[in-house]
Amino acid sequence: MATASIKKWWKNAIVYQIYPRSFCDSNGDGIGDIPGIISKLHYLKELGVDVIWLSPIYPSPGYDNGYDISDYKGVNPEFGTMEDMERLISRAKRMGIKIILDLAINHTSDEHEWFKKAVAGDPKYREYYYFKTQSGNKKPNNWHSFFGGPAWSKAENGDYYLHLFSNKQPDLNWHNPDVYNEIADIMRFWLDKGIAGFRCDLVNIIYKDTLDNGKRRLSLTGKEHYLNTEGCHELLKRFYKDVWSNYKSFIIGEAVMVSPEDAKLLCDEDRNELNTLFFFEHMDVDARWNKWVKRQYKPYKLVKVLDKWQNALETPSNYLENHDNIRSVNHFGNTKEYWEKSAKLLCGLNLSLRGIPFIYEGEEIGMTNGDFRGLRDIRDIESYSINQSLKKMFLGHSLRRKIILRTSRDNARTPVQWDSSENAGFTEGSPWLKINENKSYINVKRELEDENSILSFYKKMIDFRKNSKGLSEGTYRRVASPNDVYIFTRESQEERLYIYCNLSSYNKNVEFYGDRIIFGNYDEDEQILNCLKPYEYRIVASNI
Ligand code: TEU
Ligand code: CA
Repeated sequence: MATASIKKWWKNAIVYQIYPRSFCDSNGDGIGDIPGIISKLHYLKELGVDVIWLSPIYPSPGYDNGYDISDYKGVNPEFGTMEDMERLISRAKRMGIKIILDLAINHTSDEHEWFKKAVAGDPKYREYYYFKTQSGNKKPNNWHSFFGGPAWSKAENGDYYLHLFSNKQPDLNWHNPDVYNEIADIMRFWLDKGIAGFRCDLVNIIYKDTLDNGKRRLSLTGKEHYLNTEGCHELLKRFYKDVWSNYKSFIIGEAVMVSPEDAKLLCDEDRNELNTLFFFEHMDVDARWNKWVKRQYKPYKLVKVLDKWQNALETPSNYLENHDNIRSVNHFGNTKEYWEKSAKLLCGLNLSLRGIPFIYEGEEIGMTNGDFRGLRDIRDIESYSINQSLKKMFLGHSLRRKIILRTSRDNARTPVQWDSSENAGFTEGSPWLKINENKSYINVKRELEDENSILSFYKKMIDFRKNSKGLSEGTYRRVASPNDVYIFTRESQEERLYIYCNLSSYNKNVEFYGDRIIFGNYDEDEQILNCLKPYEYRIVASNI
C-alpha cells in the first residue's frame, strides 16, 4: 500500500504550466528566464501548486520557442545557466514543489549537432533522421506537415528530410536503436538532477511504421502511418522499464488525435507506458476542420466531450488552456459581460473533474487573448506558416489577419501580468511579445489584494479540492441536466458532492440535489431558487 502511494504521488497533484519566455524576466532583456521563475516560487506555493511543468528550457534557435531543441543536456542561455536550473530544482524541492520538464523527441532542431553531422555526411548520424535521395523535385511521399505544406524539405546536401512540423524541426528516426539510447540517456541525465518527470511532446506520433504515401486528405495526409503505431507502444514500454519506473517519475504524454480507446492503450496502468496524457478533443469542439477555421462554440458539446473522457481514463489530465491554444476565458467563457464570473466557473470546472488539474500561467488571474494590432505583433512560427498557406489559397490580407489574430497561439503567450505598470512587472526592458493593455486591471498584484478576485477564487478552490476527499479521490458520475449545464457528482466514502456548472450566458432552471451549498462563485443576494445564473458554479454536498 505504502509503495503504491509513493509510486503515484502525482495522482492528487495540482500542476502549473510555465511558458518560461513569458513568465518573468529577471535581467531586463524582455525574455522570461529561470531566475525570474525562482523569484515567483513563493507565489506558486501560496497558490497551492505541487508540480511545475516547464515548457522547454534547452538551448534552441527558437524558431518554435524551444520546441526545436539543439542540445538536450543544456540550458538556453536566454533563460540562464545550468546552475540556475539546479538552483530552481533545489529551491522548489525545499518548498515541496516538483519540477517536470518538457521533452520534444519527435524531432530535434536542424541546428542540433546530430543533424548538422548528418548533413555533413556522417553515416552514423544520417540514420538518426529520415533522409531520402531523390532525383528531381519529387518529394519522397505525399505527407503533410502539421504547420501546413509538405512534410519534406531539402537539406544542404541536396537530400530530402522528413519534418512533421516546421522545416527547422527534422523528425528523429525511432527505428534506430541509437536514437532510443540517446534519449534514454538524456532522461536519466535530468532525472538524476532531481526532476520528477516529463511532459513528452507529441509522444504518440514518434514512430513512423512506413514512409509509404498516405491516403489523400484535406490535412495531415500520411497520419495513418504514424499515429499510435505498435512501434510507439513498444518504445514507451521500454522507456517505462528501463528509465521511468526506476525513478518513480511522472510521465505525461501529449497525444494528438486520439480517441479514448487509443488513449487507454497509451496510459492504462497495466500497460506500463505513460501515466496519463493530454487529449485534445475538448479543445476542438469549436473547430470546423482544423482549429483555424472555427464554428460557433456550443457549451453542450464541451460537456459531452468532457464526460466521455471522464469515463474513459483511469487518471484523466484536465486542462482548458495551454501555450498552443487561445485563452480559456475567450474560448469557453464570455469576456464581454461575464469575464470574472466565467473565469471562476472554468476554474471550478477544471478543478472539480476527476483526474489531475493543470493550470496554465495567467489562467489563474483570468488573462485574456492578446490585443494585437496586426500581424506585425505576432511571433509564432505556426501563425507564419498558416499565413503562407492561406495566401496560397488567395485569401486577402484582412481575412488572413482576422483568422490569425483570432486563433494564433501567441494569444496565450503574452507576458504574465504581474502588476499594472508599463511592462506589467514582467520585464524592465522591452517585452518579446506585446503585453495586453488590460494589465491595468487584470494583474496579480491587484487580484492578490482583492478577496473576490479570480486569483482568490483559484486559491480557495485549490484549497477546497485538497481538503475534499470527494474532489481529490472520489468517483465521477454525470447527472442529467439542461443543455449547456454540466452537473456531476464526485463521491468518496464520506461525502457526495454535486457540482453544478452553468456554461452559458443565460439563467438555467435546474433541480438541486444535496442539502447544503458549500462552495461556488454565486452571489448570496442574487440566488434564485432552482435556477443557476449565467456561468454560475456551485458545489452542493450531502452526507452519505
Ligand atoms: O504541440 C503539438 C501539437 O499538436 C500542436 O502543435 C498543434 O498541432 C498545434 O498547436 C496546432 O495548432 C507540441 C507543442 O506543444 C507545440 O508548442 C509545438 O509547436 C509542437 O509540439 C512542435 O514541437
Ligand atoms: Ca531575461
